Amino acid sequence: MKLFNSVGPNPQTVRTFVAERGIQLDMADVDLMGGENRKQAYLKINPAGQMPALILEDGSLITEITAICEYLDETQPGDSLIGATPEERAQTRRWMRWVDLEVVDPMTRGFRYSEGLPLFQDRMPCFPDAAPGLKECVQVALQWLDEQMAGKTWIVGDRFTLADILLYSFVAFGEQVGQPLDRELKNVSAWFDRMSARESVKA
Ligand SMILES: N[C@@H](CCC(=O)N[C@@H](CS)C(=O)NCC(=O)O)C(=O)O
Repeated sequence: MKLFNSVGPNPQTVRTFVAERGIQLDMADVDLMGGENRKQAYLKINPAGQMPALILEDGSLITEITAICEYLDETQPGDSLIGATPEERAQTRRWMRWVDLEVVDPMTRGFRYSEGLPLFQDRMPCFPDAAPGLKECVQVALQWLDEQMAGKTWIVGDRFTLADILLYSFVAFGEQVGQPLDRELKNVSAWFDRMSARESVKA
């Protein structure tokens, strides 16, 4: 198995997950800033031209970070970070879907259509007019999450899961690209600080 890796919150999510699960993976770094992921050699590996990508022993390709993490979770020894029962797995997936739709997508589009425009305008359709509204959507979602997090340690409750890793990678990314966490959101801020203290987030 080989993970094609780069800078950015999507590869970061997989690296943090791998570190938490104690999984050893061969990695090959791709120069995202230089656009190597959009060139022919990498497109032969991942036709979507995005990072990361996992290539299995039989040569098959897995993309989409939650699919990559779920595959590793199921195939590698150790305690699952998705869940041990159908009910636990459903709760984790419920929250991951929410994080993807309400935070990951508007945050990354908000970035790509504004601060990230010089890097992304030749890679995909960009709509700068939409950027402020997309960034506002993220703030509204995090305000709602703050209420839901009252009395909880982790997103699903008392269990640390892939949903925490996913959300953290993107909230931490937002901090670096002009979408900082509103520290008035006390529950999300306390969760963010708990996550920041984990060694795995430095992977
Ligand atoms: N839906 C994909 C998103 C992957 C993605 O957008 N990756 C970013 C890096 S964080 C990327 O490749 N950006 C560079 C580009 O699109 O050229 C996933 O879940 O893996």
